[in-house]
Amino acid sequence: MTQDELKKQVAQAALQYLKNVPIIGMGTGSTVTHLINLLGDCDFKRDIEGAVSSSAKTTEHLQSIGIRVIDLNQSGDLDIYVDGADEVTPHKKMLKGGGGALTREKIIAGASKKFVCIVDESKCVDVMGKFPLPVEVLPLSRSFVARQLAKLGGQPELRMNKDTGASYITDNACEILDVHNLSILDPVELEKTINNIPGVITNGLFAIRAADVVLVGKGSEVIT
Ligand code: ABF
Repeated sequence: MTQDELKKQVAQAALQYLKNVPIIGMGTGSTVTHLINLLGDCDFKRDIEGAVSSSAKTTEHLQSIGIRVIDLNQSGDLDIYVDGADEVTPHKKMLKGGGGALTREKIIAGASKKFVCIVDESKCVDVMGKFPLPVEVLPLSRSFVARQLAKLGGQPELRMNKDTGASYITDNACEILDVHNLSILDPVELEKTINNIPGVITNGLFAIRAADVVLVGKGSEVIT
């Protein structure tokens, strides 16, 4: 099976977690895109009263299948949050943010009782860091934060918007530094360290609040 077929397979397996849940939390990325498409064809869709979305892209997609999007201030804590990841360890810790939605993803994950991570098998790693770690920053602090990240052994690169040639701007009007060559042996400590750099909005390590369930598309089967 191709990677995209594996993403669709794991998205199919995640549907069960959305049944009988009035308010859902929905992540961002191509695997979640499959999940929303599949949800659009489910009878139980009409039982979903609303969804809290992690990005403008997900909001638009949810609305296109007739699901009302509400914000976290209205919903309160959530029972379920489903989202993808760029890397995930056997301890359910993740590296996320390749899709640029890490801040809202981390907020909604923190407000959810159960975080279900859906990935194809290519995302499974023992040690995170091969995928560059996204760090969302206030633009005025970009260079200062980059220097601090370099002191941690990383090589930060400003994420660019391929269409405009300017820096990539997040839904929160911030920029992203993608940090290459980090060997993330203690993800919880590194997440805390980067969080403490002034100017950092969010970093893409989801280790303090890891996933509760990880579904992995592996061709013949989906494993948890
Ligand atoms: C999102 O899922 C992002 O955090 C992450 O970058 C993205 C990657 O998953 P996919 O391969 O499904 O696009 O949550």
